[in-house]
Amino acid sequence: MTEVWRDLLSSESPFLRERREYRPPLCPALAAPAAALRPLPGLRLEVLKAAREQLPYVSNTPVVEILPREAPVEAPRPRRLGVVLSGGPAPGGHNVIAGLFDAATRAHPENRVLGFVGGPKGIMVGRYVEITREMVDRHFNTGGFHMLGTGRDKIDTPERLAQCRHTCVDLHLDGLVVVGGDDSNTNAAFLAEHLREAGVQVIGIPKTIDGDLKVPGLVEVPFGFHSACLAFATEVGNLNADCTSDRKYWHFNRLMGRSASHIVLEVALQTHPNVVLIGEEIEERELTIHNVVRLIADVVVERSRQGKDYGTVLIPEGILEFIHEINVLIIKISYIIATYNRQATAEESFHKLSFEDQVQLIDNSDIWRDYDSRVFLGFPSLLQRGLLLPRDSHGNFPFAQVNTERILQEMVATYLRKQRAKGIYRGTFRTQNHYYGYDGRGTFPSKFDCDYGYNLGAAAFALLSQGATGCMAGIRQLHRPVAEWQPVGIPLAALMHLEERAGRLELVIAKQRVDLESRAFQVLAEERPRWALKDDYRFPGPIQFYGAAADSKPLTLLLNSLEA
Ligand code: FBP
Repeated sequence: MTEVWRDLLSSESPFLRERREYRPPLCPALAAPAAALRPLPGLRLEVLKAAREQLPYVSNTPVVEILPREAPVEAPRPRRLGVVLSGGPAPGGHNVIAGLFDAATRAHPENRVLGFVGGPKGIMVGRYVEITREMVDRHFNTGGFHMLGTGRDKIDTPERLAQCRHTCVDLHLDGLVVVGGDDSNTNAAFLAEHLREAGVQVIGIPKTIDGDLKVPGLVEVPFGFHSACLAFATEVGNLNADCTSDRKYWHFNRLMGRSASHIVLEVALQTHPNVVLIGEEIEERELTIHNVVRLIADVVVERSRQGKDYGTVLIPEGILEFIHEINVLIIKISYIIATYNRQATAEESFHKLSFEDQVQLIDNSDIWRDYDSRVFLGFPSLLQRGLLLPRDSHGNFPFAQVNTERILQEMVATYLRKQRAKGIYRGTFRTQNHYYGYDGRGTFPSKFDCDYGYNLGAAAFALLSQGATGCMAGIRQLHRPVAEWQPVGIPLAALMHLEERAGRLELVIAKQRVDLESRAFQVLAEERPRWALKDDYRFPGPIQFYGAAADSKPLTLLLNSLEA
């Protein structure tokens, strides 16, 4: 009897078991017995002066394509490689490790791969495990980053760089693969520069569900984006089905993606909600928060006239940064907090102060104007408190912790009350708030992300085996079948720009925002007015591994790759 229920409740679900059996194909350049690197003809990326100064060696790296070779030029020697998962989890990360491990062990049976535990901190303190075949098989095609864990530590001081160097030298590493987003790949660039003399090569891998780590023409989308979007689209599709059934709720959905609205754009194309807010467009049109409230409320009023007191709204989690009046406050408050904390003890730090004392401290700052106070005090208290939350170790504002969907929903409700008093609105505004983010980061990878992650891992090995360092692995032609994918190495230094972080200008990899000229956005702009009023909901369904939907790819990727 016990055995029966144990079997029923086994963490080895049938779905998981079946998934593990899948072995992603490699593109021809990576399936070949050996690789060669060649500068990509006609492509030279500009490197900023500050990057040339701070990263003199890795600034000279060209964009390279990885080509197949029948056999290695010289007999391969055994290598010791490290790998670290860094930043927020993204589905497909385990397959990057699998791709690296398989490529390494295929090239030489004595090659070893060491996985640093808990993110970049693992490198600093030398916490690692040796990756084994059994570990790889157990995590193949699964979501999350739990194989090694992850973290957001910044490797930004001479001491931290020295700690990493000490660990890598101590472990006799020849190479290190950093799987991460813009900040983690910034770490990778500085590590590459710093570890060069120690003979340790460093390769980055483009990961982030946010979709904002891209290099036009070279990396159209990072891995993890597709799976997370499909997970969110499944939820939004379900809500569309629910709201059109009981016809009584407006669903306010905040979707992850702190610095760009790629996720909202993709999920909107997948599900056709009634209101879609794109941060980049709001910024371009210089909308205030009250304008944004009006955008939503106008659709609510119009639908209500048609007897539809229900609908779905998609809000990018980073929307506040795109609203000029709020972004100014975010930047100023980040600066004031960082300056204050640099002088304060841990016990006196900004976030140990009461809300009233925090506001007072901000008010006393030289950079804070009366106008800033008026704007700040005019916001709902939920938003005021949100703006004061602690920034992360990279100086990023914690958008994930601010209930923007509730703030907007409450402001819309207030506005509608006034419209009702004027007799303009007669409907019923009942709401439900949702936040989708962490669930998508932990979802199973789509087949696309399984294949993509696996090929990226193999590309990292090809780059390392050919002596490359300070570059990020990428795959071109992702919209085509795997057999036509083209792996490349992209110099990290060329992706950098200067950005204000924690009150200072820092050299970091630039996040790529939604291009309002892109075909994907143009399609959205054309379709959105129809989605606002008609119930033209689309139900993409859950991530599939077999059957008709298994070979899906991001719609933004497919639309943007269409010939003009
Ligand atoms: P990465 O840039 O590391 O991929 O993470 C991005 C993200 O998923 C954002 O969308 C979100 O705002 C943030 O992580 C949440 O961070 P945390 O895990 O620190 O709560």
